[in-house]
Amino acid sequence: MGCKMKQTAFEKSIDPASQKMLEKAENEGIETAWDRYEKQLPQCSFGQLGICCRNCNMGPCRIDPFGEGAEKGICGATADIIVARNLLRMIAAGAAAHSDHARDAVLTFKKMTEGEAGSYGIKDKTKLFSLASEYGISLEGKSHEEVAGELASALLAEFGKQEGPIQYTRRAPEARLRLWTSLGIEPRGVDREIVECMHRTHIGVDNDATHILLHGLRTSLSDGWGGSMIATEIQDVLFGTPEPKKSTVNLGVLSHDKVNVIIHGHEPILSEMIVQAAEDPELLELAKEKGAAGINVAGICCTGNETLMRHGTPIAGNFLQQELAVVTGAVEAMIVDVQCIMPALGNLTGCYHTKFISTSPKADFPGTVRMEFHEERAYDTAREIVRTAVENFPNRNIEKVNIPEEKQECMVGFSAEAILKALGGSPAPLIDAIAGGAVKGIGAVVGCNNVKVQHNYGHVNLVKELIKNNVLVVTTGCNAIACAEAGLLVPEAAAQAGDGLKGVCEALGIPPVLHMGSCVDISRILVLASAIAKSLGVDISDLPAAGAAPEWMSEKAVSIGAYVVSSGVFTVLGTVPPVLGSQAVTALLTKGLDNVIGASFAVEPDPFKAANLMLEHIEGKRKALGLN
Ligand code: CUV
Repeated sequence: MGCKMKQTAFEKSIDPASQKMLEKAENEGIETAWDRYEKQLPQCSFGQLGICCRNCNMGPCRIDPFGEGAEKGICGATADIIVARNLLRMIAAGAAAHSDHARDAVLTFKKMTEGEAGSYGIKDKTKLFSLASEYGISLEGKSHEEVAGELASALLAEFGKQEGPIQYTRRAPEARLRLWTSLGIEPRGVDREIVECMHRTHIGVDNDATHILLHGLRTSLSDGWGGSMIATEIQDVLFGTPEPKKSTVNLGVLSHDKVNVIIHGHEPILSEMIVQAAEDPELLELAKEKGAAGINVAGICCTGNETLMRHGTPIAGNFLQQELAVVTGAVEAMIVDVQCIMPALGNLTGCYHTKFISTSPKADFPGTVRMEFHEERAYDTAREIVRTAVENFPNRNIEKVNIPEEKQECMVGFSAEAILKALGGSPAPLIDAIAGGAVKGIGAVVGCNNVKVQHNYGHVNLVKELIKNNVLVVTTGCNAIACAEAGLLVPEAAAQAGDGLKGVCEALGIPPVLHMGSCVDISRILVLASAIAKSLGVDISDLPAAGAAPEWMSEKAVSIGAYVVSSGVFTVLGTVPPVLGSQAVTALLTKGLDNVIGASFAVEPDPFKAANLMLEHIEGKRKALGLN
């Protein structure tokens, strides 16, 4: 969309609750991301094509995409070099975000083992022991605290390792691991790969596009099979491995008569404590005194997915609904930690009674009340935060309140462990269903929202198309929330699936779209894919599986896309990455990688066509495996 046409609420989102809040915002003169997007149009073409370089102060330099102006930057960097370097920096940022989250989760775990984070404990001992055994930590004669202490040290060491291996890469099928080794892209240490991205992209270091991109793959693998996987696993130990449960989603989960507390961001270290504090009898009593019927916690984005998966805490919305939640006028506190939090919330919350509370030592925003959160006194701080929300309840201006009635039931909690359990303990029944053709394959659909795409349109239509064609969908992140809002995460949604998939879902009592968690939990998908590949004795790239990120926008999504492809899964992107300024890089990502890593990217904004690409790919893999 290049011109400045004002979009209607219906054009902005397919979700009725969001449409209502967009209209409310418009009537109240409140600005949202869509308004700011319109003011950005037309967006800078050099930026869109990835051919602007700001890596040194001789620049900024830009390459003329039509070959009429500058073909090189001042240092001589071509479009290929500039595009590759910019992409590598995106991967570095994304991998850093996931991995730094993981580091903090491990540090909390470590403090807990040292008795310095009393609010936390060990919820999943079975997982603790199995993770410890994976690291070769002997369990004999040790208390589980001792085992946990040793595991914490082993996990922390992954970040600073110089020569590898990152332990969880050992979970990949042997053929995949051999391929990574032969290409020289087996990651050596989480921090090392990220730092090396920054080094390589400094002026005058790595100046070969292919060479740069290979390091991008290595860095992304240190995220998927390193940082993200570590985050998932240790959060399961601390807070429990998710199991199937019911909950509700969409803005309608906000309450008219209770204190509404929103948890937004990514780290369950915070949100777990807020969920607990909201049940504190003293605070519930205070809420009553303030005229409220209780305390209602609802999530936004991935920290919402974390508490949804483990406790069934309702979700108010995905990335593009963060502002809309505030626009309801019914949110007493928007509590945030890190990632995907719009700084615009500062101004916006100022238009209502909402307290915008930032908690991470790493992340502050304009207009926040700062209540820094530290593990040592986690529960106490969580109580103070919730108390602030409760005390704000009387300030709610009823005239400004409009909560859309839309809320949708969903079934969530499908960790890899839960899926295997639902299958009776092994992937065999799923493999049989795939071999027999009832299920054609697996589609992993993930990722953000992006104002460039009608909110949830890409997510919902792509997923519907896949299940209609008997592809079982696994989902995380904002796609999962979009699917939940569209009613695709209930067993009854099997009615929208093709006959084969429908039969399987009905037999198992599961939805055709399985919510596997937050973005770091894409590592659960890797674990599941590995388990299936291993039991078939093939590589992940041989599986009838495909990935998609229909509405992605964050740098984390770039790292995710790169590690999913590097793990052997063909992936369709719904929004165009800033690479088209280099034909060489574009060709490598969309074709060349196939010969290198056994998978590649495609870009297809139309979700129906994207689904077709995935279905064709799945068919091709079925044929190669001798399935019909
Ligand atoms: Ni981490 S990264 S908008 S919340 S999925 Fe949602 Fe998920 Fe993208 Fe952010």
